[in-house]
Amino acid sequence: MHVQNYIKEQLKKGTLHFALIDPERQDPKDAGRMARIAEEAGSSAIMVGGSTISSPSVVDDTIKEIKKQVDLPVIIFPSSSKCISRYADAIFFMSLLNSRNPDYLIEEQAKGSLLIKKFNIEPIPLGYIVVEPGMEVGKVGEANLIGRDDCDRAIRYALAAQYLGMSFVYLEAGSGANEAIPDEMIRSVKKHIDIPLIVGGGIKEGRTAIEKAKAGADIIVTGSILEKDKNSIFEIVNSIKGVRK
Ligand code: 1GP
Repeated sequence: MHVQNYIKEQLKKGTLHFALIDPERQDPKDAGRMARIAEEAGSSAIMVGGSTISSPSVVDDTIKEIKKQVDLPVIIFPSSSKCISRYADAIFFMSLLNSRNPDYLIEEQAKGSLLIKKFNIEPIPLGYIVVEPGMEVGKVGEANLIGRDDCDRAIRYALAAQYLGMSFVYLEAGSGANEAIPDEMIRSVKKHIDIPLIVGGGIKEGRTAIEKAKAGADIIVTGSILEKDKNSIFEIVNSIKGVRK
């Protein structure tokens, strides 16, 4: 399966939901069960990743189990080159554009590139932009966080991602954030770019998800809620189904 084409086809139907599973937070069997719930709810892909990954084997075991239980594409959402697994269908080949540390801009990508080629994993180029509060990923990724009302700066990074040839822009508020990316920021970024916009961090209920979708998010990512309250995922996916911009 060519995952990027699959996503672009799915996007023609409206806003999509991707479920994010952190392989460090549960054993692989539970990760598989969580992925099955997401698939039943109507998610379009499973992302696997977390801000701190201690070894590639936990990523391998988690993805193997997820692949046993669901047919959805599994996309690695890497925090470093330790997060590469031969069992994934694709990897978001991402740069944390507002990081102060070259490791997250290009060095980890260079470290991982040959392995991605060897394992024949589909790379999906993505510009990752971390907005306040940023949470763990903001700290670990040494991000110069974008202020919540600094739409102008968010637009500049998003457009730079597009001009660098990236296929997606991801606006991230940080996993577990109290507030998700502001609607106004989503609206203004979306107005300026032609590539799909992914929004994640702090989306815990259908009401918020639908607001973000209506503001212009093409793909909504949720992580924590799947760990805490597996039923809310149904509410979130149902609420965004069919939202068109
Ligand atoms: C984090 O955007 C994702 O990378 C998901 O965030 O865990 O808050 O849903 P949550």
